[in-house]
Amino acid sequence: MRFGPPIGPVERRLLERLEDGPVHFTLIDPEKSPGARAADVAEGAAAAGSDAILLGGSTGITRELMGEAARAIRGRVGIPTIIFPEGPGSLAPEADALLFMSLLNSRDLDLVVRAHARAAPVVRRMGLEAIPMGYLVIAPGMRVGEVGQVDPVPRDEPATAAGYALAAEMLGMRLVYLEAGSGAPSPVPTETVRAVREALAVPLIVGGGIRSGADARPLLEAGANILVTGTIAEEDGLGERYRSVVREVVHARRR
Ligand code: 1GP
Repeated sequence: MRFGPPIGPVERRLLERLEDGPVHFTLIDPEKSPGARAADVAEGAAAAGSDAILLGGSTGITRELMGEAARAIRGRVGIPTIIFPEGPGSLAPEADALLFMSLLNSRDLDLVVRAHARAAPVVRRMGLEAIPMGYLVIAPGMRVGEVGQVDPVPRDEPATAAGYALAAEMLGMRLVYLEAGSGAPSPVPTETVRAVREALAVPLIVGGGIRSGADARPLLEAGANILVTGTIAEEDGLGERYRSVVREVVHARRR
């Protein structure tokens, strides 16, 4: 019998893409942008150069909302649609993949591993590609910090973040996500990104509070491999601020 990590097509494609440099993910909330509206945003995101759609981001996303948005997006754009779940109730087989994530610094064991034990058989039945990911909240953490009962990593403790991230990698997680919280006044500090990048072998995702190309550039220079933008995609209808972030990512790929 042969064993090995069951890497699926979405993760494989992402890893191939990362060989050329950083990539960009657009976060769409299927509650704020349901069905066809999510597909409109996704179409604009793909045209702007974003590499994948993350679906998720608020509380109360049902399987129906998730499924409708994923189906609408898949019918219209070629980039993958990946669920960024708030819990087992928001899973839907219409998506291409799922970030199967442990909220590493939560005090709530459900969010670290117990909900996963309930969700895993459902994920398997749905045939969803699960990409194992360590999700680490850095201060201020915003709403996910509160809802997730998180002890956020202080902004002046890059070594603490690097410890968590390396532990995630050693536990077999194949992505690490540093999250400042959606709408955070400023993104994850560059020193934290740099320390985590230096510690890790797996790709590093950074999100929360990225509002412009000027925000994006130092994060990319510090070694972020994937940048996520949500708020400015929703607020501006993929306007100039959003485009400037995607441009920085594309530009970094050419460097
Ligand atoms: C939230 O990191 C993402 O989970 C995106 O944050 O909404 O601030 O872009 P923003």
